[in-house]
Amino acid sequence: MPILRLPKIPAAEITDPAVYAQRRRFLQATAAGLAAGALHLPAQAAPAAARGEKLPDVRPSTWRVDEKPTPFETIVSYGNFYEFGPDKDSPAKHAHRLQTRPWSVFVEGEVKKPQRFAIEDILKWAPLEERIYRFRCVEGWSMVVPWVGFPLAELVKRAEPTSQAKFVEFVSLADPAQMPYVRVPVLDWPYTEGLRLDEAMHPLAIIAVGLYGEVLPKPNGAPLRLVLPWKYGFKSAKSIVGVRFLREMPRTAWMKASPAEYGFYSNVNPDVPHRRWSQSHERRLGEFGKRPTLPFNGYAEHVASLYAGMDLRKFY
Ligand SMILES: Nc1nc2c(c(=O)[nH]1)N[C@H]1C(S)=C(S)[C@@H](COP(=O)(O)O)O[C@H]1N2
Ligand SMILES: [Mo]
Repeated sequence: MPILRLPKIPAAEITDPAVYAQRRRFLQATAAGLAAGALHLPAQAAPAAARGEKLPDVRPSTWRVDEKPTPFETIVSYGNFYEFGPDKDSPAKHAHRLQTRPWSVFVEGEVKKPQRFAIEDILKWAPLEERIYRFRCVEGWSMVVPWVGFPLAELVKRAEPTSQAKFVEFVSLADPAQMPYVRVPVLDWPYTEGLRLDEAMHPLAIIAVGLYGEVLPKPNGAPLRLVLPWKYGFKSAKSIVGVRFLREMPRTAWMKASPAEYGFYSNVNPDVPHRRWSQSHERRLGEFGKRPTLPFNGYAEHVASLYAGMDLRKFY
């Protein structure tokens, strides 16, 4: 049972700013009390927002929405990466501490043999593609991101799951030496997420290793993270170190933190409100006003069949 609970809250643009500021002060005070010194990070300009190394041989793909991509600087400087802190600018301020080499990803559970893949090999598995996807956070903000990556199905294939595997669990790095907030029980660390195996095999699901043609910036989950454009942003686990194939549905980090608010599926759905706010509209980062949120974030024609016959109010 976490001492400090931080269920996802809508960001300042949705919450009354006074409530938000008060909540922040509470969190910071509590966090400082718990972590005693570990959180006194130098307040630096965002070094992690610097432009990165160009990725070679990135192919365009036909998966591209016809909407203006959100600027690089916005994508890098506004987001969630709770391992680095509770604020939208925490990742950009602090993720430069993340060491992305050496890096490897273990696979275990219902697989032919447990093994470990080095990032250098993972990057050679498949041609890198640019996928311009909509991305919608459960808090009500959204963006359009030119990700670089490859199908998640490539990873599943290499892991060689057994016929017993029905679910996949993804595990993010949780290293207190690099990630100061994993000392604070905001979530039950490590951050984990899960998918049904057929969702993981869907061609829209990717492992992202870059954006805007460059190596993935640390605030966005370098060196590799999930991207599932039809699901709320929190399904897209960052800085993945492990993948487990399971017979049973795993409980995810957000389900453990607040089960009434975060279900296993987390498909973008304007008709199912979050317990504390509506999901009918969203604000595109950098724009004023709101736009309607689309079922499955606009990807219904591609993914709705995965959920045929399911009551999406029950399986939220
Ligand atoms: N490990 C980890 N992964 C994470 C998160 C996190 O806090 N830790 N936040 C999630 C949430 S809530 C969102 S909206 C997206 C944000 O991704 P972005 O910063 O690239 O926009 O990352 C998701 N993946
Ligand atoms: Mo999110």
